[in-house]
Amino acid sequence: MGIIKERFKLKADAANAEIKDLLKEHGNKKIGEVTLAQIYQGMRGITGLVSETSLLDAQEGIRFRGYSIPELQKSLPTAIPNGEPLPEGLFYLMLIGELPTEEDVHHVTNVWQRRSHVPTHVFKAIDALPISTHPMTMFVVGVMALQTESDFAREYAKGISKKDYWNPTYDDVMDLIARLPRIAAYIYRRKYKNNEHIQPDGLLDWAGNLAHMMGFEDESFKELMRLYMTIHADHEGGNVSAHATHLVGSALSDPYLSYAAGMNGLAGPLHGLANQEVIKWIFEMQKELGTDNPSKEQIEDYVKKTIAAGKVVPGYGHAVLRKTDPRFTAQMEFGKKHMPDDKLVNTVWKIYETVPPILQSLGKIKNPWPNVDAHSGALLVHYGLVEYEFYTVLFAVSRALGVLANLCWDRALGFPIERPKSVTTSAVKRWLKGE
Ligand code: FAM
Repeated sequence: MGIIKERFKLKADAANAEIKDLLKEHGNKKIGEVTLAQIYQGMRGITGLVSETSLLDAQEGIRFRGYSIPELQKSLPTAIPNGEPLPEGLFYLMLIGELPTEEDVHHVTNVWQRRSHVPTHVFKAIDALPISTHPMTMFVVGVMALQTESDFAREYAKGISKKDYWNPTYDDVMDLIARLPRIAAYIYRRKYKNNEHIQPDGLLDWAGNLAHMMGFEDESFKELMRLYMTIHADHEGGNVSAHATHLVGSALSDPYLSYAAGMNGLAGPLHGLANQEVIKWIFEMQKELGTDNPSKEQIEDYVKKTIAAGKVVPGYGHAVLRKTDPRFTAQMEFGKKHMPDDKLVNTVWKIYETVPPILQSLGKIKNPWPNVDAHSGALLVHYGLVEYEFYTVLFAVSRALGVLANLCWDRALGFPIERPKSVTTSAVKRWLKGE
């Protein structure tokens, strides 16, 4: 057994015993109440899931196993001195629950390099789609084609004990994460770069290799990818992509099927697709105003126009967060360090100064502050990654780290099939009448 797998098993055994005791003693305690409004309004605020990898605080933002993004930027191993964290380290932290050493991180990099081979039929499945297909559709088709490789599906068909589900799940998770950069880069080069592909570099880390295979050799772009892959990885368990992956996995669908389900959710404009929507919205604003350097007054008018047209301002608002997303702030700091004079990046900062008071004045929005998607596109455009329809694929590669570490835990903790109760409005009316 590999060393990380062994450590995971030890941690999972300990957690299983702890949870068993916890439930024995406190299993009947109430953790919350549910109002009628909540079941009609997206179950917002209902505590109904366990997700070990990260926890979202409405004011502070995300913490991965207790560590905030600035703390991780200080404590996770990096590829270059004082560089951005290596996402391999974050995956280790989410999976094992402890900060990794440099050696642990190198080990993860090596394991993923060894497991990164993508079979030819996956590329053929992607090639069968028209070139106009959205990159997220190509991506999910690629992941589904890769499902032929699932150890979990094979072992389950043979007849595996419940106690061992975690084992092939773990192997599928490591294989799948290892292969995603190749699939993502293949889609990028096929759709936007004349189908001219770049072979992986066996000496590079996971995110650095993604940048390389996409055709970006600038070291600061590689750093951006390391930061990007770290900050987009997980946002506790109830967001659409994490929840969908977990839900589908609860039916014992293998990690390929479960992750693909989650990524179909990430492809929605209110979730991960918001990153392409932000840049599209800024480009449209620039076109309409006839300038690539709009003033705050011009931005204000454009925002009001967007709202008056019954549309949302992409990149702003959040179902749980109530402050500026620390993932936005981390990207802002990257921008200040690497491209302080970039016009588009400066426009994003001007939008940040303009939008919150306008949204606040509407009186109905719970969070007028920017989320992760408000910033990411402008940094990518700076390096020439202008094809914004591709952005959600990058988000998807990163999100694999969180949702798949979680899937390992779901199977190791023996979570059952998920099946909340639903009601009809007639049933609600009968209940209100006391019938
Ligand atoms: N622009 C204009 N109106 C907005 C808004 C925005 N950015 N965000 C929320 N509202 C409206 C919302 O449509 C709702 O209006 P109605 O009552 O008329 O339907 C009202 O404000 C209350 O919404 P809320 O309770 O504050 O937000 P929700 O929890 O329902 O929704 C979001 C949260 C993120 C879906 C919502 O803020 C939104 O649509 N934002 C823009 C899209 C976006 O950036 N999504 C990315 C989220 C990101 F973190 C991610 O998943 N990657």
